[in-house]
Amino acid sequence: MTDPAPNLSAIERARLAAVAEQFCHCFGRPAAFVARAPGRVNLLGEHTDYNGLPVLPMAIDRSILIAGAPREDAVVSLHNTAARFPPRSYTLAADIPPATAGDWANYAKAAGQGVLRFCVAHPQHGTVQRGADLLVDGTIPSGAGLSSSSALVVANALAVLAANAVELPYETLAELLPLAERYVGTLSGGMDQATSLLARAGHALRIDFDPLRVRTVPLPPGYSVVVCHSLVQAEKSGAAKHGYNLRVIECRLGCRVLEQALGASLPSRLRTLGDLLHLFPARPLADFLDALPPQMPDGPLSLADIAAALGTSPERVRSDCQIPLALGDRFVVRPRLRHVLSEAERVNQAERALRAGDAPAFGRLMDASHASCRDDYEISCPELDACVAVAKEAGALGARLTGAGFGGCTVNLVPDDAVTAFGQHMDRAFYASRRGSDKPAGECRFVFRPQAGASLTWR
Ligand code: NG1
Repeated sequence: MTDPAPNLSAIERARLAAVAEQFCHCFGRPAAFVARAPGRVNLLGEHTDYNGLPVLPMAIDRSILIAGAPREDAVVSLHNTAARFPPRSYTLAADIPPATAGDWANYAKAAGQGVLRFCVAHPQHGTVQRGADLLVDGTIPSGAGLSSSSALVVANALAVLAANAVELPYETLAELLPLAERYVGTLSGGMDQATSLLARAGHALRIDFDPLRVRTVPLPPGYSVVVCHSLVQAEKSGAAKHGYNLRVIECRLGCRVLEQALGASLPSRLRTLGDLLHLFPARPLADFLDALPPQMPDGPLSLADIAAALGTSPERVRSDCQIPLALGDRFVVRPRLRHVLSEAERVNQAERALRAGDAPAFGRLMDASHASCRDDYEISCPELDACVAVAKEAGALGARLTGAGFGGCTVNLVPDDAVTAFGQHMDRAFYASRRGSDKPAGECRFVFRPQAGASLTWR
């Protein structure tokens, strides 16, 4: 788990040294290690990960750094270089009581509890019992769809493990941390943690799930990836959590409806939509939409409607799909399946386009993905749509929302020689009328080279 000297940008290297220095001032002793976990931008494959279907992300040059040193007791003492995140502490245990929803300490606790439980269940890896003094420094904007929360979880996990001299393969962490992060109440998939841990410099990653598999995908030479913020915050510890978890549940309902529709041709139950790939390897995913019954319309349905179509009771469906009462009684099924199944096909086509160096084809798939996210998955908002429309005018070959949606960022494919003009057009036609005077352009949009995944540096 030691640093394999990843090709970090000069800025990241300078931050690494600075946070170790600040640790000394904060805790009065030198840091023993610095853990680094990057954020990510997803090129294509939105809301497919928790459905067991592929994604195509890459790591960005913004990250969470944690300088740390072990303690003699089991307390994890957390400080942050940003004053808006006040000091917190917790004691390592198999059941760590959460702080109030939205508190930044919950992501650290999720990681501490997750790695401790893993080591209790797999003692051959060692024991997690020592706490640590930790200083956190982050440059990933939160609520931007760039995975700041998972990077915080990954960096905390690496830091607690380092304090205990426990080494876990990154592939193991990429499987265990998505479940650990559910501590914060989001039913998320595994894309973010896998990207933060396993990304390769200069490449995108194609990630498949169940089981986790990762392969690098080249980017077409002569093109840049530009991230643009819609200036709408999508905090998943707040309002966006409802929208996100509702989509997860609608997909679970979609599995039940498909099971019913496929009847005897289905050899076993669908745990996720991704099971269709394993059960019917020769059949295109889009085919399964035709299997849906006509009483499953595009519009919203109540649980009673869905239960009637399934020939069972609403109570049974609620308990089978583990539907929290807080999610209400309005579920959209057919369009959600249309998005997820077509998006998974788009990931396959996008990987082929990238390997063939066909940037225009890749751009068209990005555009189609945005339309599907907007119309069928309903995770866009007027500001994201406007940001995408202006990006297309500004010369992007492809433009789409990235991450969970409901605000946050867009990802854009732009020819290298058009990047400056693209930025100027975005500033004039999108940001000028919206940006608060306090937000510099670099915070609204940035170009980056894909970075290596997480690292741990001993001091
Ligand atoms: P962001 O946008 O970083 O919150 C979320 C999920 C991913 C994935 C995407 C949508 C978390 C931690 N991450 O990412 O697993 O489902 O949305 O593709 O919830």
